Formats: sequence, structure tokens, C-alpha cells
Amino acid sequence: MQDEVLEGLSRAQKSLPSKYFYDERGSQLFEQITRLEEYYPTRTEIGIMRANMPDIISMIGSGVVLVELGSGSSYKTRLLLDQLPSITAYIPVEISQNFLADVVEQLNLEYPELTVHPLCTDYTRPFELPEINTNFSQTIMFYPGSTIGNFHPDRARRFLGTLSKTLNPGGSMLIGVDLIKDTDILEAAYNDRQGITAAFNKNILRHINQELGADFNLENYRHKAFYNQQEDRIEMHLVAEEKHEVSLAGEPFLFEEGESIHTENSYKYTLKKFKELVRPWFSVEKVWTDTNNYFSVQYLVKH
Ligand code: AVI
Repeated sequence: MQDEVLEGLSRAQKSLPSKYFYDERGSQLFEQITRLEEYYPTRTEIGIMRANMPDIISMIGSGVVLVELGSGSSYKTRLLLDQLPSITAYIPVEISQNFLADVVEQLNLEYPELTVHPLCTDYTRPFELPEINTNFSQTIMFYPGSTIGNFHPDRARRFLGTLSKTLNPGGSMLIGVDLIKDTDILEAAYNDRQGITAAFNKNILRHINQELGADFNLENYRHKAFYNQQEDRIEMHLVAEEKHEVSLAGEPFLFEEGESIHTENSYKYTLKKFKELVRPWFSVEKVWTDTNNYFSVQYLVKH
């Protein structure tokens, strides 16, 4: 973490890896974001899944191993677990050991028949799935929430390539992808009136203070989020309100008034662009969207 943070803060455009939003407080704030009126992705994705469940289920089929990248605690996971006729095993892949242990405990209570094989790892790096000794028809990866949008498209393509190596041909992926839409709607989703997204953004500094002993004063920064039309992405920044210095690992970092730290990108896609992105590894077999075309849930099959 220290190396990555030092490296990011040493760039001409200071930046921080967005994965460091998610300590316990950050995960709670994100959970609150998903329930905000302005933040359309979560409820839209859930709506798409609910409206198309029979179709989704028939694409997935029965007797599969379901691998979920990230949390595994969400309402969306339960939608699938409740509706799929039979699952040979469920594998939640999650980096936080504590979080994963809670998820498994909860799932064991709620779904006593379900075979759960938790995997504690950073799924953005190459990993191997646990061996399943029972026969199963296929492996399906579930990657909801448009988290793929937090990667630069080149990185997203490489990441999907790495993931596809853990699948057999015919293995598949059910993935949520946020779509390009009116700038006002996009910008409102990342500038909510209650300031929860601002608190979530600033939390990265609190997390770095806590983990690395830095001395960021959160009051010195203002949340900024805007849609960059050239890059098809929402950018989140923390803007220094005045000139000041921050010390981290014995190194001073100077901030000019108005200078920003780039904390997150959230890429938005057209269906065509996403199809091109995955083309080296996956065919897009089916796309479900909402009536506004705000969000898509896509079924990809490895060729
Ligand atoms: C997790 N990820 C898909 C969210 C997004 O919309 O890019 C993170 C987020 N950042 C600000 N609000 C939500």
C-alpha cells in the first residue's frame, strides 16, 4: 500500500488507487451510496435482474459452480441463489478475510444446503479456483455493479483475459455494465445532495492516515466529480482548498491551492464498445437493459 500511495502522490497529476476507499468505513459509505436516490446503478441492475430472472436462469442452466467476484453479501447474490434451480457450489472471492468469514457464516445460516467454498484473494490478480470434487456442468462468474468500470479499458481487457483463463470454453460470466447516458444524470449520481459520495471520497485520506501514518487533514479538501466526455468516464478528485504540505513515510508532499488528487475513474460504455472490449475472450450472448437504457446486465461466454 505504501509503495502504491507514494508512487501515486509523486506523479504530476497526483492520484490514489481507488481500491483504498474500501476499509470498513468506506465499505459502509459505499453501501449507503447504493441506496441513494441519485445513484441509479444498483437499483437499476437489481430491477433488470428481477425483470429477466427466468431468462437469466435459463442461460445459466443447472448444476453450475457460481463464482462471485467481490462481496457475496449483496441482495443480487441472493436473487441468484434463491432462483437458480441447483448450484453445485458457490465460491465467493473476496480480499477481506473478516468480511468473507461473515458472508460465509451468514450464507450457511440462510442456505444450509448450499456448498460454499470461500476464496480469500485479490481477484484482480491471477488466481486458481478451489477444486470441486462433485460433477458440475459449467463455471459461471458473477461480477455485478459495473465494478469493471473502475478499471481503465486496457486494464479491464487484460483483467477479463486473466479471468477467462480460469474458465473452460463454454464457461460464462454474468456482468453488470453501466452505460453512457445524459451527463446530468451521470454527474448527479456522483454528487449526491447528502454528501455521502463526498465523505466516501475523503475516506481514502482517512484510511491512508490510519494505515500509513500520513497527516492528511480532510478539511483541506473538497470533493469533485465530473463526466469526462473524451474518455467516457466519471472522474473523482479531491481538490486542495489552499496551499499546504502533507507528510507520509518521512516524505513531504506539497499541494498548491486548487491542485487535485485523482481518486477514481468510473468508465461508462456503449453496448458496442463493451462488446469490442471483451471480444478477444468472450462472446456477448445476451444483454438485458432497463427501459431507459441506463444500465446493462450481460451474459458473456468464453470462446
Ligand atoms: C464500485 N463502483 C462500481 C462504484 C462506481 O460507481 O464506480 C464506486 C463509486 N464511486 C462513487 N460512487 C460509487
